Amino acid sequence: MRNFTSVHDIEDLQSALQEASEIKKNRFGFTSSGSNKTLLMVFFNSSLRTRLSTQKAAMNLGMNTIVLDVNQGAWKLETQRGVVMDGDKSEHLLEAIPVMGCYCDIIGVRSFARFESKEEDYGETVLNQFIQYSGRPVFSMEAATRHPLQSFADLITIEEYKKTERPKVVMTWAPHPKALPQAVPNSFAEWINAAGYELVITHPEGYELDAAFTGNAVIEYDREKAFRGADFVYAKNWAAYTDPNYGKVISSDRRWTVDEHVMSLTSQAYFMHCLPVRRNMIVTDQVIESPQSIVLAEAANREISAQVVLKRLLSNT
Ligand code: AN0
Ligand code: CP
Repeated sequence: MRNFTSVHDIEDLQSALQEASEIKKNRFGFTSSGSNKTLLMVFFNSSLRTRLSTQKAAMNLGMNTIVLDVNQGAWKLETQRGVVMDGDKSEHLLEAIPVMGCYCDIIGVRSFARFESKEEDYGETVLNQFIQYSGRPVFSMEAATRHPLQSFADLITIEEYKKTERPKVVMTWAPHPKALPQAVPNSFAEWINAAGYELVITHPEGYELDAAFTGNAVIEYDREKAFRGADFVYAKNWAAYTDPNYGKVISSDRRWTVDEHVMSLTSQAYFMHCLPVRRNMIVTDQVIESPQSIVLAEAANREISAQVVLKRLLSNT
């Protein structure tokens, strides 16, 4: 695997899931594959899980890791080509990226949608510049449109908990005070579709996602109808995708908070969320603390998804 930015970089999803399960049982079985190799993790945005789990996965493989928080201590970076750099940005990505490539063997990048331009976000301009100019294998640690390490961990978790061959997975929008990217829901939909599971997406009208990611998923505006018979409930907030509201919060309807009532309509569904989660906005204390909540199992599997991806990328270094 040369780069990892989406499910499309995984040739055979079943074999990747199989590899994940083997690595989980034997995570220190490959400590020589990364020896004398350096991982650079570049963060343009905050992180808890991605930072820790990816570093842990790299350590499991015997790699060294360097973390760069671009907004804390590095020069402010210009990302647009052709700009007269007379403002507060001291360095251009076009120099910074190949320089970063000099010091490492693999680069992970976290760069969220900025909601300044849909074209720029959905063109993945920052991530693609890393791919083009670093000279190294690059993987996404959540980019503008996708969060593949998260979705891979989500799918590993579903494999571990599913009670039927083809579970019904319901992804529900839930309220949040700030405008959040569509990366997590886009990516989750893409991976669930690739796994061939039943996917129902429910949200208030106006929160439709890009059909390039949701594919043949059923879009059901009636939340209670969507939840009926669900085996997994995946909650997430996202800002509007469709114009003219791209990047805006258009509803803060707290009736969409996942609570015990709506969970009672499901087939004893497991509750999932990528975290960080705002309690009593996205989900009530009762649901996230219930035995059906598998949010910690999901977070734990981030180490596993990262280890599979790094192990595959190392074969190209
Ligand atoms: C981010 C998001 O919604 O994309 C990261 C989630 C993994 N969440 C927040 O910024 C709260
Ligand atoms: N789920 C996830 O990616 O969390 P962080 O933003 O804390 O890395």
